Amino acid sequence: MAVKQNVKLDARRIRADFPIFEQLEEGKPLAFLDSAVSAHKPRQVIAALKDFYENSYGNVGRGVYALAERANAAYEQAREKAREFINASSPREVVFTRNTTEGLNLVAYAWGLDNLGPGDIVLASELEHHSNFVPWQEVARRTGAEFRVIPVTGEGELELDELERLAGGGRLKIIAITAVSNSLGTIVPVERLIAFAHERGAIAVIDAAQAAPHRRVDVQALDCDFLAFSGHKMCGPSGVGVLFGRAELLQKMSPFLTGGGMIRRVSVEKTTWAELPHKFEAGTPPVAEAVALGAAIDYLEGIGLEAIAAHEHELAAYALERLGELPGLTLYGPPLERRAGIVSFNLEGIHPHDVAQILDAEGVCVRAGHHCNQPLMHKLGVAATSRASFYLYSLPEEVDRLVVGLERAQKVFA
Ligand code: C6P
Repeated sequence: MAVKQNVKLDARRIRADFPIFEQLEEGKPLAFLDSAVSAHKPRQVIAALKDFYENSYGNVGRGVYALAERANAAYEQAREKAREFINASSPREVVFTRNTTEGLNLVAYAWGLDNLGPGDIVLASELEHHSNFVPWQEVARRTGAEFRVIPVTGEGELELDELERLAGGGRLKIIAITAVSNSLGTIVPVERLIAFAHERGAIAVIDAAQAAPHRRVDVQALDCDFLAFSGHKMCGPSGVGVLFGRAELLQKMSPFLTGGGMIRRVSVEKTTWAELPHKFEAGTPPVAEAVALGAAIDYLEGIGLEAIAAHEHELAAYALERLGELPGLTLYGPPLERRAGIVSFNLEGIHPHDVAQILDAEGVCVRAGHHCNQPLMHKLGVAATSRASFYLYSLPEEVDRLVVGLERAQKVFA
């Protein structure tokens, strides 16, 4: 697929790149409305993974033979693609991780354990995925810092009026915030929160798991200190993610994991660390996965992040309109203008798991559950929701099929 940037994307043509859509589910074409959990892979990415294993596979940073050097070059080229993708100023600021969760834990432990103490405030929000909530809560507990959360409104938007009070008059050390809510699709005004943190001498960590695959993320324009995302949610393979960190912070931090590949010199008396970013890449990294993530970045850039965001916006608008017509259906989340391609809902009197099972029989995949957002579910006063999420290959008729399936669920449970 080579579609020019900013041109409206052609989801039907894009689908032809994804082998998964060639098969039928329950005798019907797959209506995959669960890309927020993980996205499907185009042929180009699968081919890059296969090609690397067949022709260039080797470990990195270890061998001196030509094959190992080829593998190393491919791995570092993938890092360069990731750098460009988020506009980091140097590849030294791009650490390959396993996923968003590992990136956020890296910051929480490697930065938090050395920089937090009694009286300090760690600020997250009620919107956070457990991966950007639990590590901070745990590190605060261990260091004696105070863990606070920005509350959300009934529509799932941050109560920013509370910020000043929560910052505790100069005690704020870090804000850990998601750019897009995985349950509600809320687009969070992270620029404002980052500026707020910096004005108080604090740092800002952005969870971009639901942002980087879908819209342009520029770490220099955001001026964030750390930012994490996962390859598997952006058409890349599972097992690889990216953590951006400002070089001056990464430089000062202790490593998160220690062992092979991250040292400069080891002796009985003392160990010193490798240069950035290798200091944070202990052990054999996900080499082939990183290379294939590079191919996924090429693929997304070929289509254009702006075109992808616009396509998902149209689908979210259509879904809100169609679902809004169903009696007994409660929609959650903010208005369309501040929402990404994610729509959460409940059908009166029917558990989301039952909804998802009936939809499955129609070949429609949605996620049902708490979406790793238990504090948010608590705030919304529900145990779970059903969630439809869109990506570059999603089609409006899949929304129609979702609606038909929901009407069926209502008849079954009437
Ligand atoms: N959300 C969802 O269905 P990992 O598992 O490390 O790749 O991503 C964790 C994560 C962190 N932050 C946000 C905002 C996320 O959405 C996710 C993953 C999936 O919503 C699985 S729970």
